[in-house]
Amino acid sequence: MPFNFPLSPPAASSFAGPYDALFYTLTGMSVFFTLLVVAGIVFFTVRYRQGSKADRSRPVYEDLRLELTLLGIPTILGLIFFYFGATQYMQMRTPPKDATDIFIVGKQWMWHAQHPNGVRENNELHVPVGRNVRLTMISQDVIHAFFIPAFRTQMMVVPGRYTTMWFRPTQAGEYHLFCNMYCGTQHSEMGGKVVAMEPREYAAWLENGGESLPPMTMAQRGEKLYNGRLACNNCHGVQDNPRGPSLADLIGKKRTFGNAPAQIADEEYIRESILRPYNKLTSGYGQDMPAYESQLIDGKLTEENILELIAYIKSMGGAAKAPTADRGLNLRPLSATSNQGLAANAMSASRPNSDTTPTGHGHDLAVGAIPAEEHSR
Ligand code: HEC
Ligand SMILES: [Cu+2]
Repeated sequence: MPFNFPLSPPAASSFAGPYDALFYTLTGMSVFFTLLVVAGIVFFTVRYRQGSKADRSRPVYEDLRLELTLLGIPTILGLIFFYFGATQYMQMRTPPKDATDIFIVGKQWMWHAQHPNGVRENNELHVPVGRNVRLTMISQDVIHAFFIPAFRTQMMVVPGRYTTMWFRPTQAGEYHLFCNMYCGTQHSEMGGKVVAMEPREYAAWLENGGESLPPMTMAQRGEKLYNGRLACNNCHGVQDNPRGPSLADLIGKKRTFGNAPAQIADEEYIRESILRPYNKLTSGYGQDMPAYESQLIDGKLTEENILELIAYIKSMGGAAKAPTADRGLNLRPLSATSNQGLAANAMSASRPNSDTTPTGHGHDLAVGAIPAEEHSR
């Protein structure tokens, strides 16, 4: 979009597509019929204005065909919209059997969420992308409404009984969470955010007792840049390949160039290779690597990023020594390192947690105590 004028919130759940389609078709149709009526008004006003020479000799008093058309078309259109609206509604009201349960308590003026393993959070809701999530909700005082515009879904949260809603996030990100039912003086502040995370991150987040993920090491940050935004892995793999040389075990290796004297690779050399790759073209390769210096100047890349990349490239040494024969040109060779990262996460997660969050009173709030009828609806 050339200018920032969002007509609707981000579309981040499986409901958003059909919902928006219905909404915009209805809006378009309203505009169409409004214009049609206005055009008719203008046309007849001009044509039959006082003193015009229009033919008024045979006024029409009734016309069955006209009446049937004017009744028929709106009826058919109405039924079509009813059909799509009703099916969409049924879908939104029927949680899939495999849904992950999360429990919500609303109270003046905050939202309180609890995950089945006892992890709790306030005014935030972390959910996995691509998984069905079902919320079972109740209010501790007055009527509230749990509203996530980006998911196109809302449900009343009332005292004395459970209500449910479900959704499947489709895009990682942070989205607004609102109370959408006036519930007292601070109603407008009763909200927060929904954080949709990739399932792996969500699992790690849950394992960590809802604490934010453990800080990443420099090499892990570098790996993320390398395989993610900067996409170095498009060209650099476990082994030299036509797109680029392997960077495994690079530090301390003797490099020979087509256009410069040979040298031993060190940190300074890697930095130069990233920023100004053509100064020293590795033997056998041409000017195919993008020069990243402009990104450094633009601020899209920082010196810190480069240090992280270097840390990652240094950490790749071991990965390259793993048997690679069967992988051939596999350009995602670095799983060994990323597994280490995950293992580290898992370890810190299973470390006994002095914090009270996960178990303790968590389970008292009887996650299993939701009445069965509510499940079978
Ligand atoms: C479009 C493919 C491509 C991309 C993307 C790419 N490179 Fe390169 N890279 C090359 C080629 C080809 C060479 C060898 C020619 C040269 O030295 O410029 C190279 C060389 C290098 C070297 C020197 C290797 C040696 O043999 O001594 C380093 C270090 C390097 N790249 C790091 C990176 C990093 C880090 C990234 C991501 C920020 C990256 N490259 C992105 C193609 C690429
Ligand atoms: Cu409220």
